[in-house]
Order: sequence, then C-alpha cells, then structure tokens
Amino acid sequence: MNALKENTGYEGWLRFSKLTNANLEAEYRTFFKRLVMSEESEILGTAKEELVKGIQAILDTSLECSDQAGQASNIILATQNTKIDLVTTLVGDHSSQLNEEGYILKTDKETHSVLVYGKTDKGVLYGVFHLLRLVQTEVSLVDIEIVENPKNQLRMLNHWDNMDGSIERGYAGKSIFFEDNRFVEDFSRIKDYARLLASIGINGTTINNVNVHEVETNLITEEFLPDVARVADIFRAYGIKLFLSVNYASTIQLGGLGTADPLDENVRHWWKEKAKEIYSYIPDFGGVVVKADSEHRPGPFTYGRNHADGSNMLAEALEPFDGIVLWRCFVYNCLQDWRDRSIDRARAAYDHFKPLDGQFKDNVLLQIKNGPMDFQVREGVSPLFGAMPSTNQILEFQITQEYTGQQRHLCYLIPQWKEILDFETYAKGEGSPVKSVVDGSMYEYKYSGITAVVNVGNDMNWTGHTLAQANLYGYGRLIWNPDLSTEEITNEWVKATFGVDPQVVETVTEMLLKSWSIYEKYTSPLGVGWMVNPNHHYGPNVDGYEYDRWGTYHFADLQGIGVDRTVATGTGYTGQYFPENTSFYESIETCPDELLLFFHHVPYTHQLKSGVSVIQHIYNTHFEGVEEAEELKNRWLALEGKVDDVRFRHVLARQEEQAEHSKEWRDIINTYFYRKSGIADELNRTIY
Ligand code: GCV
Repeated sequence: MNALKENTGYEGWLRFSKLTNANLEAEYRTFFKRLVMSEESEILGTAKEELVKGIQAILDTSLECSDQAGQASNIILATQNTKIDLVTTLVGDHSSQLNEEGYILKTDKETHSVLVYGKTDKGVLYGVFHLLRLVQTEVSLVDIEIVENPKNQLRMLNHWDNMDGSIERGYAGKSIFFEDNRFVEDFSRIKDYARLLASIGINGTTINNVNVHEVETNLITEEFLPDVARVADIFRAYGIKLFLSVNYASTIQLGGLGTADPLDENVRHWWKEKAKEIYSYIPDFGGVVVKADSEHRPGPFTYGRNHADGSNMLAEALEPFDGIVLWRCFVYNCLQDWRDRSIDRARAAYDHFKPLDGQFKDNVLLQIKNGPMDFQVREGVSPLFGAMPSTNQILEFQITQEYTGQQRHLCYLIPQWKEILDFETYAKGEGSPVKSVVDGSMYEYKYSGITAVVNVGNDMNWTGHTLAQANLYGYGRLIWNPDLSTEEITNEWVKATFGVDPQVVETVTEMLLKSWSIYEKYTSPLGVGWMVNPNHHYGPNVDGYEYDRWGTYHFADLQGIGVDRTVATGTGYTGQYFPENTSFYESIETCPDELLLFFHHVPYTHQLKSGVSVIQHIYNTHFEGVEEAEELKNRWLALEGKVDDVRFRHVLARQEEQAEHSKEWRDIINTYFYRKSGIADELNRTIY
C-alpha cells in the first residue's frame, strides 16, 4: 500500500490492520504457518495471493507455501479435485451441500488446521475472503464449521460510466475505467477494485452507462474490444464476468444498415456476427445490458415491435456462447402529460412487460428497478416481481445515491433493501417475498439475481463519502445472503473498516442505522418523493423535478397532496399488485403512513395513524430531521482521536455539510407547504 493511499479509505474494508489483541494473535499464530494448495488455476492463484497478503498485514507473518499438508498448522485451500487425505476427511459429506460458488470453512482441532474448500476455485476465493473477515473482525478460529452458498446466482453491478470519464449519477469523482474517450492508461486501480468486489461476492459487472452514447457504442468494435478484453482479464482472476451496455441501434450506427428492426434478417445476422467477434476477444463475456425505448434511447417500438422481439433478437445472437441479455424494464414516456389521470409513470413497467410473460427466450432476464418510479427515498415495491412466472427476472437497486443525498449526506441503504427483499408479493400466496422471486426459487428461473448501480469513482476513497462504502459492502453481503440481518452486515463492515474499538463500532453503527430515517425525515415525507432540483437532483425543490411540468408528481394543491393510485378513483396502479396487496394499499385505512402519499391524495388535515395530521407530520419530521442530522455530526465528532485523522476529517466535513444542508431542506419544504395549506405549525416554530 503506498503511503498516499493509506488511511484515505482506499483500502476500504480490506484494511487488514495489524492485530492488537494479544490472545487472539497467539491463537491465530498457531493456525497460520503453512498454506497448502496442491492445484493451480488463475482464481486459486488470486485466493492464495490474497491470503498471503492479508495474513502478512494482520499478523506480520509470511505463510510458508506447500502442496502438501504438514503435521500441524495448515491452512488448506482445496477444491473437489484436491487429493489430500485430510481434506477428504474434513469435508465428509458436506460437499453435496455446495453449489458452484459455495464453500466450507472448517477447523481441524487435531492438526490445528483450517480448511477452505470450494466445489470450484471461485468457492475457495470466497472462502478465503470469509476467513480473512473472521480474522479482521477478531473471531476465534478454534472451532469453526461454516457451509456457505450464495443465495443469488447473478450478483452484479452496473456502472453508469461514460468514456469521457464522467459518470452519470456519479458522486465520487471520475470513472476508474475511462478518460478522454478511451480507456485509462493505468489498470492497477481496476485490479484493486476487483479485489474489493470479489471479497463481497460480486460475480458480474458492466463497465459503461446504460445510456450508450455515440462513443460508447464503439466499445463492441475492434477499436476498443482489445481494451475491454484486458479489463475482462483482470476481473476474471477475481471470478467476475464482464458485461457491456450496448446501444440497441448499433446496426445503424456501426453496421450501416439503416434499421434496427429486430425481425429484419440483416439486423439479426449483424448481431450474430458481432457476438462472434466479441467472444473471440472475451470467451467468457457475460452478455449485454440494454435500455431501450426509454428516456430517448432507441428501441424496438420504432419498428412497431415489442420488448420481447427486441431482446430475443439479441439473445439469439448470444445464445451459442451462453451469453445473456439483461433487458431493462425502466421503460416509460418521460414526456407524458400527467394531467391525463389515466397515465401514471408508476404503471409503465408493468403495463409494458406483464403482457409479454412467456414470450422471452430463456437467456433474457428482465432487469427491474426495486420500485415502479425511480429509486426514491421510499416508494412502493415494483408489482412486476412475482407477476411473470415464465420470464427470468433480476432486481436492480441503486447504490449510487442519486436521490438519497449523493454521498454528501449519510444514507445507509441496507435497511431499505432488506425491506424490499422481504416484501410479501403474495405471488404464490403467503410466503412469496421478492427475495424468493429473484433468487430464482419461486418459479425456477434459469437465470436470476440482483444488480445495482454502483457508487464508485476515482476518488481516493472510492465512494466520495467514506461511510458510503458501507452501502457497497452491504449490498454485496446482502445479495449473497438476503437473510443476513442489517446488524450483522453493519457490524462486519464497521469492524473491518475502522477496527474493533467498542466506542467506534457502536457510534458508527448507530449513525448508519439511523441515517435512512433521518434523511427521509427532512426530505420526503410519507412516500411523496421527487421534491428535488431539476437534472442534478441534489437539494430541495418541491416542484423542481425536470419531468414535473404540471406539478403532477405529487399533486400538491391548496387542499391536499399525494397521488391517487387507487383502482376506485385514481390511476389504477394498486391493481397491478396481487389482490392482498391491492386491497392493502387501496384502502386508506390499511395503507401504511410511510407510503400514504405514494398511493393516495389526501387533505393536509388528514389524520395519520400516528395521530398527527399530514401537515403537522411534514413540519415535525422536518424539524426532527435537522436535529438528528446535527446529532449525526456530533456523534462523529466524539470519535476524534479514535479514528485516523484523514478519515476523521473527511467524514466530519461531510457530516457538517449534511447538517447545514438539511436546514435548507427543512425551510424550503416547510415554507412551501405552509404557504400552500395556510395551516400554522401547532408548535409555532419558525417557518419562513
Ligand atoms: C442512466 C433516472 C436517472 C438517469 C438514469 C435512468 C435509468 O432517470 O436520473 O440518470 O439513466 O434513471 O435508470 O436509466
């Protein structure tokens, strides 16, 4: 680690500080003497390198490497092909419990050895990172027996990086892949990134924006494919497959065909040849992500075709190579006139895609944002989950904090994502949560999983706000196993990142766990969303959102606020859910307060289940939110001297900005609604 990077947050959760707990150090030393590995593969090489490096840093010990187990103190890295007696004995019949990426960690008390066993080399790599995590977080190895399998098959990230180096919705500097319309010169940072991702189980990523502009369209040409292949090589060593976002109209831009009609034979042929070319550079290329017919992107609609036609055409081209098509469902007409109450952006994805169930090839996945709108602080869960039994689905989260404080405010998103994954769809009656749709178990999808728009850029600490690293870490851990609790994930991250000092662990944990609620309080009451400045989406502006030309995103008027999405009197969106959820949200009696304005239009005087009126709730939460943002800052301040200076000052600066900026949110929102409603704050606080 070069000195410049040290303590800037560059190491993320792979800090591997020297152990200070003498008892544990003594224990670990009895295990970590010899690293035994009798096979070779690129990924096993990575696993070995990581273990040697990690242990060197934590224990200041050089592991001796051998292909044979000694009498004692072995750390054995093994797969199903390993022929070492001790491995066979330790694995026993556990191996049948493993999937292709699963692993076993097991201590052998007799020989004081630890086995890291994967069915494949990828399992070993994940097992090594788990072992390192145990050591970093100071867990005894005396008696471990862990069998782990990832619950989700595809565990992906999407970059929204442009080749000029900018990142759409990026809040942590420039791209780590591109600059000046080409690839960066130095790829070493990409390797460091791959390590971070593999350590949390990510196994696929795109590197370019879903809005594929002219220059990025060329990524699939001979001009750039050699560089794409070099990046794929780096990721491959960490078990990560490379994907690209492609321009649906590439046949026009690159092929000179004059059409992108998916049923046109020439178009189909062009893509088949293109697929061959891509795979000649990258034999294990993952596939493509496509944003079509949305926000001015080209798509099959131009030719009177639908999304099944469009995606199947690409899927057919990728099929011979086991490639997949991730076709996004974020499809809506951004120019629609919402004053026509039969139109509702929230309905769009379901209306477009549900009728096509069963028409997609089996190497197409529909990529569905968690909510029907767009990654708001809170919105309903997309009703598409569970609604398409015959179509592979992958869930899309947003780690980059477009609407949640842009990595200048603290907003820990794991609690939000857990709620979404646990959301009961009732697709197959009770016990049909979203997580069972996207892990493929509910309908036995061939492909399924979770992806997310990542929050990383070339800032030294990767994520702008150092504490925003917790969202990336937590995302990986949560999609590996959606049943992990938020507390477990948080505890791991804090300890790995800041060490085990109880005061630091308690403070940072509390800050993270409270942060979503605090952010929600001073920004978006009761599920309303969208009250942001146009285009960049930072800061308060009640009627500001760029597509909100008629004040229609929340319908605030002199009497009330909220979008009536009921079947009875509104847009009918609630009818897209399974019946139990339709009636739950349809009725104002059962609709939960936190989503009230997402589903209903109510007068400001409407009394919430909490007992206060809507307008009073708006005032109260905005005042509280500001106080709590101030508390976040003060909590952090108390860690002075306990966290290294560079990270301490950096986080402090962000918390100061948040505390200050929350006041602007409070004042603008409270004033707006005071003026609209004419109703005074019951507590007579100052509203400008
Ligand atoms: C990449 C929202 C964002 C856009 C983004 C789009 C999408 O509209 O503001 O920046 O485009 O979602 O997910 O495609």
